[in-house]
Amino acid sequence: MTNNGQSDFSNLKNWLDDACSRGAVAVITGMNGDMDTIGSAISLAASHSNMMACGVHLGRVSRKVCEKLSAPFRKINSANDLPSQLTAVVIVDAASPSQIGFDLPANIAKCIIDHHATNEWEILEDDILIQQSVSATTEIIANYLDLYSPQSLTSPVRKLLLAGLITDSGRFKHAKNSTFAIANKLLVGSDINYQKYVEWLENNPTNSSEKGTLLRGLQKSQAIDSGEWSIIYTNCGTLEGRMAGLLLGIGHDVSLVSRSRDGTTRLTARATKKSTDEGIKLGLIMQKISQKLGGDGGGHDGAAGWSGNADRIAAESAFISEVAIQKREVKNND
Ligand SMILES: [Mn+2]
Repeated sequence: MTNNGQSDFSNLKNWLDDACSRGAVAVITGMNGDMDTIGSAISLAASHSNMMACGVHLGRVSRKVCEKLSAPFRKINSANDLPSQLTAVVIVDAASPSQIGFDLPANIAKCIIDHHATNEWEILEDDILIQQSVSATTEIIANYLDLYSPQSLTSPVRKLLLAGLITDSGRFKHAKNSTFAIANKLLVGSDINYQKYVEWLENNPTNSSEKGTLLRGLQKSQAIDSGEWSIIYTNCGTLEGRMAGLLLGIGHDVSLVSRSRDGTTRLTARATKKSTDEGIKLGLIMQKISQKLGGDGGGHDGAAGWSGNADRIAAESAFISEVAIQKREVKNND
């Protein structure tokens, strides 16, 4: 892979052209249905009429954006709901087969497009992997469309891509220079008013039961020093990502929110930029937990998750002890 990913993209272009010339191609989203995976799938699918964005779930921001833009997305429950005459699948922003929420049909050619640090897909002969360490999968898709299908960059597609970039980069907090370059390309020549768009995108009011859930989560939260790091943690029945973000605002290095329901435990963690700069890699920690306790874990340095059927306390303890063994690499401020 070259640094700018251009040779990646010409391989991707050939692979997609070939697959689309033979029949339908499903562009499959991660089961969390976040704005990055949904925005990536619908935007890529806009580049060919034989591609269709499909997935098991739309997250709340994605649902809002898709409704507003009337963006085409097929909600599916299993492989039976995929388009007929399927020749290939593209999977966007999902780091392992368990993250799409259903079993893929056997022997189908696949293209994996992802930006996660960890990746557990098995790449076979007819498959292709486009993995770039950028802020968002929408960044990869936007660059690809800009090069090979600029006519697909309609106003709704630009908005979908921008929404993915904004949300996955924490409104550009974790952005790289390349993120700004492509965000600028999406904005220039479009009718998007950036300030208004961000305001609308981020205005996601909580209802009174959600406010209650978040408050109880805050009341139950506890802080602990784990090795050289401070962790704040709690459990919460829903909105774990939001809870983890709120907790991080208190000032600890890492926040952890757990949830147990119907025998499944989920961990959601966030780390500050300073902590990731100094050595915290939450995605790897979650992957190690899945090696210890089973289940499925991974993600980014600063935002990651695990789910499995271990007991909640055991999962929290595993996380806390993994953080403890990470040394802090203090860097000079620049
Ligand atoms: Mn992503």
